[in-house]
Amino acid sequence: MKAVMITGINGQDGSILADKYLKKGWKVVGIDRWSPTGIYTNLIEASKNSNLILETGDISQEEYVRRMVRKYMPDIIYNMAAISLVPESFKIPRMVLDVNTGGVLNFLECIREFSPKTKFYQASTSEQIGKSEVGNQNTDSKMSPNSPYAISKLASYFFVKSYREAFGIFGTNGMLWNHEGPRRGLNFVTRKISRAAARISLGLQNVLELGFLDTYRDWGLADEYCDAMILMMESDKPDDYAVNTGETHSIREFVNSAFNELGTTLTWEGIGVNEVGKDEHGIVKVKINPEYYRPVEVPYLKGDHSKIEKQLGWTPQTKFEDLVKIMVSNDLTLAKEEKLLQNNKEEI
Ligand code: G4F
Repeated sequence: MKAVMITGINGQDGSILADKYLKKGWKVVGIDRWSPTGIYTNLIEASKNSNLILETGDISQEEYVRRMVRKYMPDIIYNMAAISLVPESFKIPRMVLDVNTGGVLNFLECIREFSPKTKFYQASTSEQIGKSEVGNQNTDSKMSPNSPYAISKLASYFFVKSYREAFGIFGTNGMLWNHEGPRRGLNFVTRKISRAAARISLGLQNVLELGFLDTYRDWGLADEYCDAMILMMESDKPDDYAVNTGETHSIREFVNSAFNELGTTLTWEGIGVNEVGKDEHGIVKVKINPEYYRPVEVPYLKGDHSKIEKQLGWTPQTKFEDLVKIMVSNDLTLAKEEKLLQNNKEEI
């Protein structure tokens, strides 16, 4: 039986990959951080499959990684584990470097030393681009990482390239632009917006507080981006690929579209920290909280995916408006369940 190891398996991408490999009939070894509740929310369905093995640990610990790779000798490793919330990375830069870069090095060393047939996928990111005002960004673009997160990811990107060239290992970087969906963590901006818009529409929340609204992101659907990752690992040759939609939209556009989906047209008033978004009755639904401002921003992301399209035949199917629809509809269902539970509690 073929075996795939997925670090960060309870995250959005890790759990989608797990579902896809279980469906293919592979053994899936998942590594994730220890959870005090023991509940892995994105793996509830996958956990019913006996081909899923869950291991708990920290990939920054060299000895732990060696033990895991020796124990399973996987055909493929997807390294999805990372401290991935950009603003958090400014608070714990050393830990970010240990996990996001040190963890990668730990795996590469194992492959080099005793598991040379294992293919390695590294989750690289468009954050590596940093400050840029031009589109058509890809793996050849100038990289100016401006957060501890982006710096740690760029270092890993070059470690993978270096081990590929120096030791001939199968190491591939999938440089992905923002990708979202129902399993996205609640702290990332798209999910924060879709969830708040749904809860506000049912009276479960009054207002959505956000930071800077005028940065631009190239957002795609995570499920399709996981298909791109699989294509990269099914390819005969390791390489580096950019995965994106080639479209860009501001955070403000995402907010407007999410509220529109639920029948509310927002009107914006004020500037800077005093800006608010009001509904048709003049009630404030969105406001700015400077706590969500970042020390520095990545202002503009708009990618070019022509290489992966040409070499591996991958193209994005879901564009911005459909992505917003998918996310709002999922969060509306969850908000309705929450409301029902609340009503039941009140009745008791
Ligand atoms: O959703 P975000 O937190 O994503 P960000 O920083 O672009 O990073 C994500 O995508 C990367 C790929 O490019 C990944 F590598 C990374 O791990 C992560 O998945 O923020 C998007 C934008 C930022 O400009 C931010 O300043 O939204 C802005 N924003 C405005 N208000 C906010 C908020 N972001 C968050 N998280 N929360 C807010 O309240």
